[in-house]
Amino acid sequence: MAAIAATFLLGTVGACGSSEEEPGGSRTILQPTTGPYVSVAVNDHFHDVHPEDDVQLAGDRSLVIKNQGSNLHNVTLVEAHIDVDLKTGEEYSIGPPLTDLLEVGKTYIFFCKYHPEAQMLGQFTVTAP
Ligand SMILES: [Cu+2]
Repeated sequence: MAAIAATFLLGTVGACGSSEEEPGGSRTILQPTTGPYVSVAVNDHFHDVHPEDDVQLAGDRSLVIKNQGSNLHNVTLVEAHIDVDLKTGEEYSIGPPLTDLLEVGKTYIFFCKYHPEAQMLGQFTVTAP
């Protein structure tokens, strides 16, 4: 029993050590290539869906937007008639599958209608599943 407890403690210490890295530093967290693709919305910004990220999502996946900011945000995607408000802590999923509302081969831009001056927008392309 004592040995098991000691092993557990060592494991815990190791986990704490790795969390001492600076949050949001240069570390890249890779998104999975199947299942939901997650964009976290903070105040006036959607992460991981910048136009320069050139996000390509297979049509059988979903795009999940989570509001982790402190303000009310919104997801508007005109072509799909999406206009959804997200309070802090709420999330919204397009799909699965994305092809319920969107077309393969097209690039879409969505935006937060409450923060146009901040250009709070995201872009992604739907690819063949
Ligand atoms: Cu917003």
